[in-house]
Amino acid sequence: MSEATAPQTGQPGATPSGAAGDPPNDVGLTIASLRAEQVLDSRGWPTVSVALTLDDGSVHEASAPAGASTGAFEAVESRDEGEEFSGRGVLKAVAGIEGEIAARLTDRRWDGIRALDDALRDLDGTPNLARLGANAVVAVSMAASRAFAHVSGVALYEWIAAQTGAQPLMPVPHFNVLNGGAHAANDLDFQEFMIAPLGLVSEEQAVRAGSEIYHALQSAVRDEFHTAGLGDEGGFAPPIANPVQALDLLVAAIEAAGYTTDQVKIALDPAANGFSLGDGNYQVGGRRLDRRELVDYYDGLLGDYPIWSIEDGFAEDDFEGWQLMFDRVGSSTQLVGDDLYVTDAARIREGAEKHYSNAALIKVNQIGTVSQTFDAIAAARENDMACMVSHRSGETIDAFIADLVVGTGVGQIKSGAPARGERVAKYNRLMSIERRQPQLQYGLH
Ligand code: 2PG
Ligand code: MG
Repeated sequence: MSEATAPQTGQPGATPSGAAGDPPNDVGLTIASLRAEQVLDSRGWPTVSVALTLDDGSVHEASAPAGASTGAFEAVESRDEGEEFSGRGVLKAVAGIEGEIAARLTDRRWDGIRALDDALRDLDGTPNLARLGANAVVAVSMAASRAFAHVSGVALYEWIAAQTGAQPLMPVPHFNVLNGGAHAANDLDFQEFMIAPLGLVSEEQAVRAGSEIYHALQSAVRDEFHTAGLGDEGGFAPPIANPVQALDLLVAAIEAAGYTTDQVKIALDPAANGFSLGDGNYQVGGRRLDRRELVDYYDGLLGDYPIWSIEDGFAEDDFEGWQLMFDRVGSSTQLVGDDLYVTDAARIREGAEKHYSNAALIKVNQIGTVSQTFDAIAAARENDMACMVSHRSGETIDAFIADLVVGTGVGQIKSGAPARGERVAKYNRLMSIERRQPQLQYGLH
């Protein structure tokens, strides 16, 4: 059974193996077999699912998510490029897992996830996992993490906390309720309009607020646009083009649902690669803006709306744009690098040094392994940067990132709308952890 459908590997609510700050206490394991399958993700495209069996007979599953607005520096997926599924099949990745990867990993003792991840990376032999595929490697690394939690006798998030020396924390969910960009068929240039219940006190309350606001927004969108069609992340995708229209809809929905904009803030992921014209120029709402005008544009939105966080406001190669924005609003607004950093510790360190942003998005499949994801979070924290753990626009019901965000204690997650199975799997897992561990604090810190 996978964690997405079963309570947990290890005992639910088991005593944590160590308080925050204790050294990791890995217990070794031996993998008896590794199976993989081609399954479908939430967009209906193939993805990789793994079942790892230990010598004690326990089975640990995981599946790979997939992005649509991918950064140029991300680890690379393996796609078959054949006739089937418009070239998007993953049978080569599956064969690699059951062949080379299984031969390397099975029937020997592994003392920790890092050694296992390093072995996967060495076996691949490329800097961006292009040979075996990041989709193959990440699924194996996630399943192996669950196996380590199992042999340690703790829940996955507790194992992650022990690995990272973090204090577990219930995160502020960022619900993407209006979709544009690469995730929707409308003309909205900005990709994600999220609501973030920063001013509430528990995951349960935050999820309730997300659901109530989502449904208030649904009524407004239905009334005004006679559609409740959705984008890839479960948010509505009405035929609007101007970000201001989307923000007005959001503020009205927050208030219609009975919340204040002190309790529930807005976060944006414009995903500026998608509307970059190159050379620091952008196309927003039918207007051409240079990087300075785009900073002014964001600053204007920050003045007019309760926006607390902006992700990928500039293209992944427009370092000057990032610096201008950081200088202007970085002391009062969270600025998150996604395509800019691709969950890479070295890129995050560089961003901190050069003042590109004050936060990093964290996606396991962007870098390809769980231990390197821990490294990215450590690099951010060493530099006083915040982290937001993230899903991909193509997902499965695997809820690994819910445990990741609790166990690393970074305090923020985005997993799409509070609707659709692959999105709510994560929010439901968060509420389930909170119910079992009511002493865990909710919030950014
Ligand atoms: C993003 C992500 C997730 P994708 O840009 O932050 O929302 O999108 O998975 O398509 O890269
Ligand atoms: Mg993004």
